Amino acid sequence: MREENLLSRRVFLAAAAGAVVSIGLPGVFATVGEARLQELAEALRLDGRPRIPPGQTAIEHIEDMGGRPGSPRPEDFRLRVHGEVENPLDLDFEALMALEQRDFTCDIHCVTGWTLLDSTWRGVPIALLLDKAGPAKKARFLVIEAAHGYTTSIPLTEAVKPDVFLAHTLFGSPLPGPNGGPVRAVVPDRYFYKSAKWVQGLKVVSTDEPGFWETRGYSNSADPWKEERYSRSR
Ligand SMILES: Nc1nc2c(c(=O)[nH]1)N[C@H]1C(S)=C(S)[C@@H](COP(=O)(O)O)O[C@H]1N2
Ligand SMILES: [Mo]
Repeated sequence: MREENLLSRRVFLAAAAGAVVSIGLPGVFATVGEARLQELAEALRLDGRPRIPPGQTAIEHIEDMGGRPGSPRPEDFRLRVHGEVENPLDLDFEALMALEQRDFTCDIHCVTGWTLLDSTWRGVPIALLLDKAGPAKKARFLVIEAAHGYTTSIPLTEAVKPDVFLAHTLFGSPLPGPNGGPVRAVVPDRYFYKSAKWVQGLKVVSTDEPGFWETRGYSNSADPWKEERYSRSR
């Protein structure tokens, strides 16, 4: 993908966004080479969907898309699993690290148009935390709570998928502060605004609470393969 194409796509996205507040400040991304991109464009996932969702361009490195940062220090980390659960949890960084750790390899898709393939992470499946907390029968959604009131929500059915996790390590190093360190959520099959950085809480609820971007014109379902970028009602 040549840069002109990438830029014209951005102009298109910006136009499509209309009055919506910008979700990030896209710079000029380092895109993967033309030959590799062609190869990737034809690649399919195990579930049969294309590796690169429609309207996305593969880039070389994760971008720092901003947001109001929380403390990057593990000593300051605190995670509450609460709401409609039988056993609320309150974990510090050490307690999180004492849980079963897993490695994840996934692709991430930012609504501004970039896709990072084969990112490698380490952390704890959200399913494991929810299993410990025991959601009530009527529980249906998970609100992921981050520093300074940033929130995002996903259906519980999505949250318990084995590839949805809290990450503290990216590409073998501690997750950098700008990318949400010490701990962020990663929800690979939704646009990246569902992957809250600087996570502080997992709140289980029976009625959905659309989050920061979801109440500012962005899609609540956020499925990259359906190009659910913006909400219809705006
Ligand atoms: N707490 C918090 N999490 C956040 C955001 C934010 O502003 N605050 N921005 C979201 C958006 S729009 C994107 S694209 C990704 C960007 O993550 P990155 O900066 O690691 O690329 O984080 C998401 N998580
Ligand atoms: Mo984003």
